[in-house]
Amino acid sequence: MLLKDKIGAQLPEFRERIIKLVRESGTVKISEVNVSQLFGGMREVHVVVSDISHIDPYEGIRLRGYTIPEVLKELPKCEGTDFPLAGGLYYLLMVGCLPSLDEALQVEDEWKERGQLPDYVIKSLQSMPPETHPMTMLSAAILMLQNESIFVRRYDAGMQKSDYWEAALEDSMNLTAKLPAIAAYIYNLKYNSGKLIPPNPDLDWSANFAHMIQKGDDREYQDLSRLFFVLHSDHEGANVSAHTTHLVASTLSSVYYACSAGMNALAGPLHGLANQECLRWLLQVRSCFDSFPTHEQLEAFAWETLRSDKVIPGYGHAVLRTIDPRFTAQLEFGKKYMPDDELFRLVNLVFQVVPQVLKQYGKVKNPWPNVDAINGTMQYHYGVRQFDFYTVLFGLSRILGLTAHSVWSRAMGLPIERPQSITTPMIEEYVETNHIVM
Ligand code: HAX
Repeated sequence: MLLKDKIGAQLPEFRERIIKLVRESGTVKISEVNVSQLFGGMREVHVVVSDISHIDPYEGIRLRGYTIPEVLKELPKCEGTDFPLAGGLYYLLMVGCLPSLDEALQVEDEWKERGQLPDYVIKSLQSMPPETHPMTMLSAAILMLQNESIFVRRYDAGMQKSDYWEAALEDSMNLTAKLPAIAAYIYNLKYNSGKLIPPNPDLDWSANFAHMIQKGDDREYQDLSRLFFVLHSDHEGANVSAHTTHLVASTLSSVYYACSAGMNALAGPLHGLANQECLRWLLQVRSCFDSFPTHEQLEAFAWETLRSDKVIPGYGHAVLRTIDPRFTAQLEFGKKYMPDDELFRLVNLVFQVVPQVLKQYGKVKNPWPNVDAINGTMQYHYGVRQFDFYTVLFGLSRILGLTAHSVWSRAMGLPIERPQSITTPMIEEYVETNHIVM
């Protein structure tokens, strides 16, 4: 397999670098934690190593060193579209450098060979109550695939530690190959014909998702899928879903267990669920006024949201301190393909108004839009209007990054993660005995 050869070729030198770092600089401090960080979600404490992506607070995400505009420009595309192949993106995340078109297509072909959904997954999804949240269905479907784990089989047969990454890669390829079909089937079961639409072998991973939810003829939606799945693929190694996946996989649970756990984390309203909250908020704005709101009306509405002790969804970020470039990329898409769409115009107006409101509000560290400020609007325009499905789209893309982290964690031989907790009285005593009460 192409990815196995490319990763395998890098490992001897990479492992040497880690051994040297730990041997020669093992006691060098990278990060410290203070009391407010302990009680404040460990913000800015460096606790995870990941080479897959990194967030620069003022520039946004870099996937393997490339900014979002660079990734969109440089990754290979198939004929007739300006948007990259997910196979090329996966190569970039896994291998660490840009692929040729041929290499990107090899990953796509590998996915096609592994994409068949087992019958028991289909039947289990069918048996879930119709009101089940699609994220529950996604997490459950991934969890069920644990049954297929090559890692588990090889581990039970006595696999060497140095080979763990290869088995994790096999599982990752098998899982990611099946994801578009899983997500599309969840969509069809819940909101569409209920049909299991087979993939079109002539289409790429992203466009096939569009095809399987019966939007295959819409070239713009195919392109939006290609864009969306690139933009959401990774956001460094310590965000909640990435860290959850990393933590679970560190016990040598397979990527199925680990990614299912990651999806459960993504399902929370402060993380992946924010995109549905955001669209709901935009629709509330729209229904509150007889015609398109003025700048002043929207400003008043935003203040009303804040005064009722609610957040303005789609704005703010734990790490970013600038406009999320993933927001900007979709804004550009929208300007080209849906400039007159009412909700898209509203997204633009909110973008003009809300940052100023949040600056005046005072306590928000980042008043700028994150990616969720626009995600839902893009989908809504093309008729994917079931809000609770949006996080599934996010998850489908994010697992590309999560599995790349997992493969490299095993390749680096990272151990089980086990930090320590401390009690509040211990902290009080420490602060007091060290005379550092301010
Ligand atoms: N509206 C109102 N208040 C906000 C706010 C917003 N959009 N963003 C932050 N704040 C508030 C926080 O609630 C916090 O208030 P308290 O001190 O009373 O607790 C204060 O401002 C400081 O928060 P912060 O340090 O700026 O932000 P956090 O790191 O604590 O939180 C969040 C980051 C993304 C969770 C936050 O900005 C938020 O809730 N935003 C709205 C929801 C959202 O858009 N989530 C999606 C984020 C992107 C993502 O991860 N997607 O998966």
